[in-house]
Amino acid sequence: MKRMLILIIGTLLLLSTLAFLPMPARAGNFTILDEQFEGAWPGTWSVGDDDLAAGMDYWGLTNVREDGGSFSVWAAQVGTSSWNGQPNSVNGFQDDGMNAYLRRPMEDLAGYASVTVRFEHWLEMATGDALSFRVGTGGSWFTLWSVQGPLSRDWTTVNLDIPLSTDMIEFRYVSALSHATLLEGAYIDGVRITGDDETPPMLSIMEPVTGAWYGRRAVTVAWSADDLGSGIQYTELRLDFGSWFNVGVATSYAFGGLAEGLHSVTVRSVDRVGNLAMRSVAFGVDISAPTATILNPAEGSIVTSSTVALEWQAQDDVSGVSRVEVNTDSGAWIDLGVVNGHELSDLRDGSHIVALRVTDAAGNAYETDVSFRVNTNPLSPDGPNKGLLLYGLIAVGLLILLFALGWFGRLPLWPAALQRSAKEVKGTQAERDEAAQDPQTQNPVPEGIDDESEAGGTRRGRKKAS
Ligand SMILES: [Ca+2]
Ligand SMILES: [Ca+2]
Ligand SMILES: [Ca+2]
Repeated sequence: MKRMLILIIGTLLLLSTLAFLPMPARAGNFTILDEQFEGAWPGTWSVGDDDLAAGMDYWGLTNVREDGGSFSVWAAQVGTSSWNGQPNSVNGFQDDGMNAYLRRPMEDLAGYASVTVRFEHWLEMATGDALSFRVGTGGSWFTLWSVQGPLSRDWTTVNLDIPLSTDMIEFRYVSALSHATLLEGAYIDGVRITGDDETPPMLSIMEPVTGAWYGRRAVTVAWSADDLGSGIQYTELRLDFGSWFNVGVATSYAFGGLAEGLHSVTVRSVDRVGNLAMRSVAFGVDISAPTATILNPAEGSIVTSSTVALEWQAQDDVSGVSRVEVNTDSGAWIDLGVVNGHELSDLRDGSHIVALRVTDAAGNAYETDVSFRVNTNPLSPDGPNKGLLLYGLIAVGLLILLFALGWFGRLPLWPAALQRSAKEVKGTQAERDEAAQDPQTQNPVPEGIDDESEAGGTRRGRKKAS
């Protein structure tokens, strides 16, 4: 539920962030190379002569002619004249049979919509002389532009679109094997390569993931930002819609002292022409453990069944309860998910401790336990029958004992009349027998009257046999 909530909040954050986002900056031209030949030479350039017919003659820095600043490069600056044996730079003229290159590698242009090269040249050439601009891709060369003599021209600008697959650029000056006149050849200055970058950086937040809960106040946000075109210029961050702050080209930032609850961090990376990418992440901080109370069984209670319905109440106000585990008598923890009850079965008679561990979404855990005793003995006063069976058996036993004692006369339990009656029946018979022997006691009994008439009742007599 809480996770759902944070996801929704995260989405809203992102949408609201986008709503306030200025329109992506317009695509802009990024200057990939600006070579005025006023700094270190040769720098990233390499120079040489592919035609050794008239010795090595190639490009070098000169201050004879320039188009801005003090220097330019001249195709014959380095080398010796085949005409008089003097250095070309002393003569001030090109040599015959030159095939001089001036080349440098190009950075990856794949991220640009288009790339343009612009350069200035100063030319004084005869038939057979040529200046060209070439592009290389994986070692293969393609001539993009070329101009041939005879030609004399002051500083002139050339603009060319170059393929995005270009990995090398090259100026090449070829001179005829012989010249009728002394000519200067070619100068180059102001080489500028610009890329049209219309693509915002590729930005993704690696950490945290939206919906994550942290059990600490320090959270590091990490992202990756890449731009195939002009490159990342800087990245800015803001926490909970606060102020933006610039972290340069860093790709992580550690926030500390975060309050409990939900937070958002927005990251925006800007490339060198102002294209902007922005991502947000919503996460939570929860450093408080949940609370839990075991409702059943009661602490110290006696349970008269081997099956016990364990019931509890668990709560976490910040990130929510994410897991409840239970263990019986220090056994293995059993993950129950998020529930409020669990049936413990097959509990043996005796004391038990059942522990409950409640964990919130940030990993904070709370443990509580309950001790109780199981008694399923049917005879036990604590047992399921509350001792009634035992008491009943005792009562029956006592009754049997009393009956026996009474019957054998050890206890005056039987009604006196019942006992007397039994005695009298015996006595009368004895007396009768005695009387039959003793004539003194032979009282005449009226004819027809039985001697048993003393009982008072009038009975039908029987004739005495005499
Ligand atoms: Ca210059
Ligand atoms: Ca870009
Ligand atoms: Ca919590």
